[in-house]
Amino acid sequence: MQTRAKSFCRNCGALCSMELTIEDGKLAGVSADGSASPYGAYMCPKGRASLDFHNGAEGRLLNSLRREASGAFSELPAARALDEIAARLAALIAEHGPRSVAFYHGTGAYRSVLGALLERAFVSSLGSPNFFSTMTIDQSAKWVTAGRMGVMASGKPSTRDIDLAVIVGNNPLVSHQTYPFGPGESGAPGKSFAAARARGARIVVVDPRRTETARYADLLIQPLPGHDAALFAAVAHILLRDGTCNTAFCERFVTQLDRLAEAVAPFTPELVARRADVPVEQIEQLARWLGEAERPFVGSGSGPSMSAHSNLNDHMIETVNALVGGYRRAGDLVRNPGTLKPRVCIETVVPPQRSWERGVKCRTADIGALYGEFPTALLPQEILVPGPDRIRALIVFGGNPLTALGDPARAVPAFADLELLVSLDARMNETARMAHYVIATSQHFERHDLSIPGDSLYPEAFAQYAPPVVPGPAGTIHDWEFFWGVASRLKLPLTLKYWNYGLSYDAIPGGLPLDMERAPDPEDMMRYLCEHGDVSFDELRANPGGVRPVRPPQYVKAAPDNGARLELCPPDVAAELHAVLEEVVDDRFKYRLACRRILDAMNSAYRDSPQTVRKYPLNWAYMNPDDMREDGIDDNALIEIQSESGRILGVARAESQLRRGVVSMTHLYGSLAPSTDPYAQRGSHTGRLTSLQKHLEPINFMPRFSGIPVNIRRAGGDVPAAALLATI
Ligand SMILES: Nc1nc2c(c(=O)[nH]1)N[C@H]1C(S)=C(S)[C@@H](COP(=O)(O)OP(=O)(O)OC[C@H]3O[C@@H](n4cnc5c(=O)[nH]c(N)nc54)[C@H](O)[C@@H]3O)O[C@H]1N2
Ligand SMILES: Nc1nc2c(c(=O)[nH]1)N[C@H]1C(S)=C(S)[C@@H](COP(=O)(O)OP(=O)(O)OC[C@H]3O[C@@H](n4cnc5c(=O)[nH]c(N)nc54)[C@H](O)[C@@H]3O)O[C@H]1N2
Ligand code: SF4
Ligand SMILES: [Mo]
Repeated sequence: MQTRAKSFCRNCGALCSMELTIEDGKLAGVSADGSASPYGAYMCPKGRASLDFHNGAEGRLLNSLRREASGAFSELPAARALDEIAARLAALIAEHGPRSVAFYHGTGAYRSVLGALLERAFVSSLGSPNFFSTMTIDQSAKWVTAGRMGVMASGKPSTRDIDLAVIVGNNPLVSHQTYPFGPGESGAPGKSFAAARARGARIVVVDPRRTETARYADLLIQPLPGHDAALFAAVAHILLRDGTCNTAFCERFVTQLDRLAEAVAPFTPELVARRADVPVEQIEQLARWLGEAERPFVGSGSGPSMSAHSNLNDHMIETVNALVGGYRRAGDLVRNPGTLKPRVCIETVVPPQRSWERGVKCRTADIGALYGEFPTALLPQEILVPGPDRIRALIVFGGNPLTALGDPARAVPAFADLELLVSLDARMNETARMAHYVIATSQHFERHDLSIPGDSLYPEAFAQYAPPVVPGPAGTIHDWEFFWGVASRLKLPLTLKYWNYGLSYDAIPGGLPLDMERAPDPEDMMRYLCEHGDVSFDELRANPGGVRPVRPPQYVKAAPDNGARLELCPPDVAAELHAVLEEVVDDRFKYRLACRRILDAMNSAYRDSPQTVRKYPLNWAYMNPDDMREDGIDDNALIEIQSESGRILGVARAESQLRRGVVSMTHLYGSLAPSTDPYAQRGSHTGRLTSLQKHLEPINFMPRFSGIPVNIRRAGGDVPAAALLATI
């Protein structure tokens, strides 16, 4: 028998609406559903791949596992695993206190709504400060900027309203990462850029690679990676030189303009053009367009955050956005004020908080929490360095930190030292292979979800509820059942709250206290989460394609001056700018390794889907053809990539979109251990070129995943033609 059901994808932030076909209780087909979605009908190949994964592709885990003394894994019922995990946790907490237990929230956890909220409830009830996530090995530079500069509460404008988009190290056509970090719309990103251009908006892309997104660019600047801070300091220099800042905005909302002018004075366009190796005219043109724009939006992706001077890169990009007033202004239409959690949008500055200077600190570094989290790069030393509050147990929820962290020579021994490592996942990834317990969890179309992660990010107000469409395999449990089940065994009370970034879970008043004796009904939890919304749970349930609430248009409200200003050039930023100026180029290395993403995989997930294996048998080392010719490297040649901290083998691929001097590879491929055969290992682990002890950023301890200085040479021998033919 065949039936159809509406749902939405949970692989990435776009949350594309879908229509699923179910045949005899199994997922059989999927198509994009544009019946209510603000993106229209859109989905990418990972939408289809998630169906195959549900149905068992990529070796989906069907049962929970326990690692035995021999090192082998044996299956066990989830309830039994939870009993044993709770018993081990209880013993650790009794002996060493709650701080001995840490949590790592991976990318798979962000869109598991009940799981993520009960995880927060669990951490709050336990009282451990040890919360880590991918954000501090990703774009927490944005949090650092917010903490040092302050935040414009009115937010950035919708791409539907802008006349200039500046997109720095961000490739939404592949990653679907856009608002609020950068311009664009996550679902159907190309359509949003095409529409902006059709309206007359200009688009500028700043990326060492002529990206898929650059197809929409009026200006493409291709700097060497790692120079965004200098580049945007030069843009600020020109705006101040020419008096083309948005004076009305600056007078009212920013401060430290004099200090900024002094700090960026040495960053002349000529100097920066030489350093970043771009034509000086392009820097001047970008600044001119910014000066002319009425409605600019300057934003960035992960590229600048992963490169050298990560926090400063972000700060300078945001500084330029502030100089030209790239925020919604009083009276502007707020196209999406939120649906499940509507918000009033006010034109005011939230002053810098510098949260890391206060409160509970890390054990091994004098640094406090950033948006409630400790830096993930410190996790190995927080485990290893002896002392009373050492981390002894780690619960990994939807993540693969052992590969994501980089520097496995440092990370693996730390994880091996844990007394309890639990992985909550449906894949047996590198981290799960080291875990004491792996809890096989249900997948996206088998559980209840709500579009909370997209609520304020959709281009228009919209909400969708996804009920389970097929049952999960008998041996799996839902993510939330893990946290509820362990808490109930530990006699920890849990309260469900509607949490979002910027809020402290503990400080949110009210909430729904959960019955800790009888498992809660997920529908009751969904209903509770809709209680303060513009649509009710019943309305969402009755409209499975999603609901666009009808209500009067909302506008940004003016507010009395609270005295707060965006601090464009605090002393630490000025000092960092000065250090960049003084920096000498590391000419021991000819190339810079840059990060990138591929459409078919989501970090380490879907890396092994049949389609990805076909298209990307491994993670190619893309190089500019002229560089390859100069260095005598042919297509498919085996190359050695050597950084200061490590060495990997790669397989070269010519890519003319890439500027010279850069090798571009995607991440989370290959084995953690050194390997001599990238084919056998399905690629190379670029994290082995990164150090967790050197070149960490101040404040968030962000490691360097892009702009890594490397040398490249032929490693003798091409990849056997047979191997290539077999895989392409
Ligand atoms: N298909 C797919 N989608 C994903 C993911 C995935 O793995 N696959 N991952 C998700 C995750 S976890 C994240 S964080 C987001 C990231 O979303 P994005 O930031 O859009 O990620 P990328 O596509 O890697 O784009 C980064 C760009 O930065 C450029 N770059 C590298 N170094 C520099 C530099 O120093 N300066 C400048 N200006 N540019 C530089 C690279 O060439 C690349 O084009 O994507 C999410 N979406
Ligand atoms: N060298 C290098 N290192 C990097 C990066 C880089 O560009 N270069 N990028 C960094 C970035 S931006 C990030 S975000 C991190 C990624 O770091 P991680 O999040 O640690 O890694 P992922 O591979 O995304 O792991 C996601 C896991 O979640 C699982 N999963 C998916 N959906 C669900 C679900 O609903 N429930 C549960 N329980 N599990 C689920 C998947 O099976 C997968 O195993 O890596 C960082 N590390
Ligand atoms: S863009 Fe692809 S992965 Fe992201 S939600 Fe849509 S279908 Fe899923
Ligand atoms: Mo990420």
